[in-house]
Amino acid sequence: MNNRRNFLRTAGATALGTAAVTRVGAASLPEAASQASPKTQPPLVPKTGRPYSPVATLNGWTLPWRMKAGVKEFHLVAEPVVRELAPGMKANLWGYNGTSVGPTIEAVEGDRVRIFVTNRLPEPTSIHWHGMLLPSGMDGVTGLTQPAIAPGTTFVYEFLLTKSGTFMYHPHADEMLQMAMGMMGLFIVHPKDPEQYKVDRDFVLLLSAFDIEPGSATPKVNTMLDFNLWTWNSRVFPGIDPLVARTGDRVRIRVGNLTMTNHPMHLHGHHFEVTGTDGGWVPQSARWPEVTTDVAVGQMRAFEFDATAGDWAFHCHKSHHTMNAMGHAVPTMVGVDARGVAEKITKLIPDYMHMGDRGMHDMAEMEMPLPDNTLPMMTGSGPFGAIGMGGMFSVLKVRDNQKPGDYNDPGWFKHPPGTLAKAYTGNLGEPARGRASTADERTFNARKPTGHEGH
Ligand SMILES: [Cu+2]
Repeated sequence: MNNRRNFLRTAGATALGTAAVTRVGAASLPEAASQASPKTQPPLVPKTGRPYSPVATLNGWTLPWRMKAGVKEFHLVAEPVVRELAPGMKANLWGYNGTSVGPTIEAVEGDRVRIFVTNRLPEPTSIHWHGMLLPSGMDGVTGLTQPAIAPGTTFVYEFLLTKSGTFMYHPHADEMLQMAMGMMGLFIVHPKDPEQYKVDRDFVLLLSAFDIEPGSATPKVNTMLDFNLWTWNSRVFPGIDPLVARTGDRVRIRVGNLTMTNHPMHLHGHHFEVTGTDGGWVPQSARWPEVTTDVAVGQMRAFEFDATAGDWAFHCHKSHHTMNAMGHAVPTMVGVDARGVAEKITKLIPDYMHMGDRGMHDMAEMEMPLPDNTLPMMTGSGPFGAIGMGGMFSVLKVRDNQKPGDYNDPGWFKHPPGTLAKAYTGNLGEPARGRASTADERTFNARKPTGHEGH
């Protein structure tokens, strides 16, 4: 709502100091509002143009627009930004209109959109409208379909939205660096008939990843696979807001993936259906129930379910993606009695921290000195203690009394009597046990190696 007001206040009152803009008329550029805080902004209810049910961008916002002679006009500004990944850590990224990820663009099937793109980066850029059906010359591929947008200049894209669905935008110029720096956003095209595919809550998030050394703030842009911060809308848990719904709500979650690897998105407590893919909506007859859906690189997935009361974990199922920054070159210490060793090492390396011989849960509860500007590897706390998660993790909070349209965090779930796991102190019989190995395996293990096996 705030964004909308800011937009209305500043629209038309802006002069941009670039030469290329004058051709399209500087006074006609809708001014770029920015996100007020890294909290999830309330859905931007359309006041002009065709009606639709807006999405909620987790820890993000929707780009305001204005109608001009029947065309929906947007203004994206590519620029360096500072993004708080979670309280305690800020990153120097590149993004759009003050944020990475950039604001969500929302429009309606049948809309004609005109999108001004101003480049305030130190190098050329472009925007590719990922998944969109449009004229080849609007596809945004530097060198192939357009010259690069030079620093300090503005380009204009204009096309008709022929299909509803979940799409993305990102640069197609120095892509490796610009996407590693956080340049990306979601582009939601709503159906022309607002009743079609209508849901009660429609959350959107974009998967990105960064490699930022603890204590520094700028991503290492040449990293191929070993990222240490796995983000939703450029936030990591516990900096990711909960997804809030009312019991019985039809909830849609849309996920786009612009990282360098796939992410199996897993939701507890519900069976969902994938209702949308890269190319649009999945027909009813082709949907099947899931609890995890893999989102490959460059893909978008929308899935829907009927919300059940509770606090439900929602996360990427690659367990290293629910962790924050940490070196992975740490030996596994489970089961190692290292007390003597630790003493000896401490004499050589005074800062040596011994960890992990009883598992790594201790890490989640430990408070240890960290360099400035980094986050604990496993963190976040719930009503029962440490959650021990970071990265791509949040909580779906479903409540009977959550008001329609209210996205405020309702606090922790109050479990009905008899529905909560608890400590048990009664008598237990002997538990069933599997045998350690078969007779054949014991014989195999007792053999003397010949020196050639395994080659
Ligand atoms: Cu993942």
